[in-house]
Amino acid sequence: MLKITPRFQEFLSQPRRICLINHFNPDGDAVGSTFGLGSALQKMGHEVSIIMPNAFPDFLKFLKTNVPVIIYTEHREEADRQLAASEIIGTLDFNQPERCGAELGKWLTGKDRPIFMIDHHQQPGSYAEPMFSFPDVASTCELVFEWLDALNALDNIDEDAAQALYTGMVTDTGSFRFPSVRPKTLEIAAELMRMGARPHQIHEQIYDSNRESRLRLLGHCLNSMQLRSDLRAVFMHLDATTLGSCGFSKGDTEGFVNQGLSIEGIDLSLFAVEREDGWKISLRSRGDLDVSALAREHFNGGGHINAAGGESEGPAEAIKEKLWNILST
Ligand SMILES: [Mn+2]
Repeated sequence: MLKITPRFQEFLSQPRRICLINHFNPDGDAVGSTFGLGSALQKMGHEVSIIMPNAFPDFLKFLKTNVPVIIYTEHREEADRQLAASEIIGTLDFNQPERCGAELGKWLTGKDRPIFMIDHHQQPGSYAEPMFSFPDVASTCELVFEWLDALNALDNIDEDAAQALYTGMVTDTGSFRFPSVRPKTLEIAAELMRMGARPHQIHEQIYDSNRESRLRLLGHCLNSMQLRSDLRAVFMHLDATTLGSCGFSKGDTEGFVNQGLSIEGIDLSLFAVEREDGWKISLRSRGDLDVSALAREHFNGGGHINAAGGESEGPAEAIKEKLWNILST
């Protein structure tokens, strides 16, 4: 399904200076796909750097790559230098230039160098060519594997790259249980294991390395739960005061929204968290219930059919009422 044009193949047949960019607040799939692809491209002889819009969470720090990783918010000049020197930019795991932040996003609208996209979000923007956009595929990491396969370049996936790609597949599929998982997903996972990925270690790193603050926040989050069984929906929230009193650090509330969906008879879960720049919304759903449309229409956001995000005015009570209203009409 994923085809690489002879022209693009030709372009990559000689050493190039390549920058890879992922999205703001990089998650497992964003970090995994840039690390995995970056390492492989480097092995193929290219000069690669990875530009992350901001820092990635601690639980992903076990991932390794020999490619230089530059955090845009911390080393902007160096990042801009690498971008200016690049012959091509690859964007991974996002679909619109603004998803990597306003400043970094400007590099994607300049039209002065080619940009390729590897992504699985719905409604991809038109800034990239070639564009490898497959919204039905569970993770960008899965697509990176197929992309390298289409280039006959799977040999360049070393142990570190296999670990990185496997990690993104685990986090974006909820440990291989979301409906987006295909037979091919598991075939790729098996192949990555043969290439050196260690599933038990990855699971331990991701799921058994909680900070105290995260678990305390989970307690508060679950306590805040409001359930409307008639609407088959759950609302949960954490305000800034609670985050502060529990010693919140970045990434602590990752995945909390999924807890709501684990309740029998619930098809939609909304988790709202108050950050410095306002309330952030996470949405999850089951089946055909399209939360990306809901996020687009009501919460200035977007995402996938069953997993989306956005933002809202507060307070929590108002967000909850807004949700009940949307679902009642
Ligand atoms: Mn993803």
